Amino acid sequence: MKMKAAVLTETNTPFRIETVDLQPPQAGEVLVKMAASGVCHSDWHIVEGLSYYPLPIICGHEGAGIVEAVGEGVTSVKPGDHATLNFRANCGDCFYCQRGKPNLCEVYTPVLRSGLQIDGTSRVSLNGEPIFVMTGLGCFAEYVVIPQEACVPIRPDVPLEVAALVGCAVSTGVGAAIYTADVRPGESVAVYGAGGVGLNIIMGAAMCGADPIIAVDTNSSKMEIAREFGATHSLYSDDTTIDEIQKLTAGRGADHVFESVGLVALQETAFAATRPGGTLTLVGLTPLGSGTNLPGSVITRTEKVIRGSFYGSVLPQRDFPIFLDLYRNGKLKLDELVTRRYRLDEINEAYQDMLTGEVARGIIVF
Ligand code: CXF
Ligand code: ZN
Repeated sequence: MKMKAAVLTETNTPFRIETVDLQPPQAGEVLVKMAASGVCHSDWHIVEGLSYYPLPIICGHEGAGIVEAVGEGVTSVKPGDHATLNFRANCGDCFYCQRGKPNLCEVYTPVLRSGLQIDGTSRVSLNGEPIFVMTGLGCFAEYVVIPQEACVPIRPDVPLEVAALVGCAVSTGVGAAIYTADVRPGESVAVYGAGGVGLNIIMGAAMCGADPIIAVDTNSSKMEIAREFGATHSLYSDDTTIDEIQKLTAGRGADHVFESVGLVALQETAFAATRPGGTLTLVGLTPLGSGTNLPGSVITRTEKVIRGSFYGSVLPQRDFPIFLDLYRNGKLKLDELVTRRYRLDEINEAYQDMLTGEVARGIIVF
């Protein structure tokens, strides 16, 4: 079949809307009609050439839609099911999957980086040439053909825009607070970056009973938004931020600090804002190959813990439905996260708005 997709042909050039060919789902695969795709910074890393994927590629890894058809042997979903897409499909059986870490699945890691499906071929092509897809998905298209492991069925009574956000920002942020960092009631939390992921870390920390929850951002428009999402304090990021965090934490630094932006310098600053014995959780993706200087001399003497958090340590099949139940019960404010909607052919504008930091989350609606 033919469909419209936003294709990135070369780094540092705009997405181009093309009519491409899509093959039907093979054994174990699912055809999903996309309803909504989130505008996330990780797609922009590919545009900038900071995250190495083969080109031409269809980006987009935060999406939701309705299952239209299934290939042979698919048992986990059926046509008509609503689904949130999982950008980190897992085999369920490898060393990491058996140890409850599907976000590190060693079968799918090379597959997802290849931009192809597990059989080493692509389902999408343009003029007979294969088009790669980001993390086995490629949500900036009217349809996707994906492994059934990447298609998580969800309740049908939630807006698919909200369901899309659960596929990246919500899982990455809420999961980082509740699962990776295991924030406890009464612990102090500082979150660097109050964008799509940072606001979700704040909501996760609030659900855990953290207090205070201090949001830090360089964009003054985020100060009030952060408090609406559960921050008890918001700080405009400047030279005095660390002093302010210390004042709010009895001079020690925060029990938990999260870096959600993915900047080397900010990871180093976030380390300084963490109290001795506290935990720094790195959530934002810095460019591959970059080096953050976290001083061993201080880590040893202060017993600070540094943790990476990938996909919020979630189990997508278990947690996507939980997050959507929490949303339905008013515990997660997800409608408020969607600040602007775009058509697929407005995708370049959507990324410009993301870069100015004016929107919490932009969404492409189909
Ligand atoms: C990323 C992680 C690397 C693959 C794409 C998604 N996470 C959040 O944006
Ligand atoms: Zn993302």
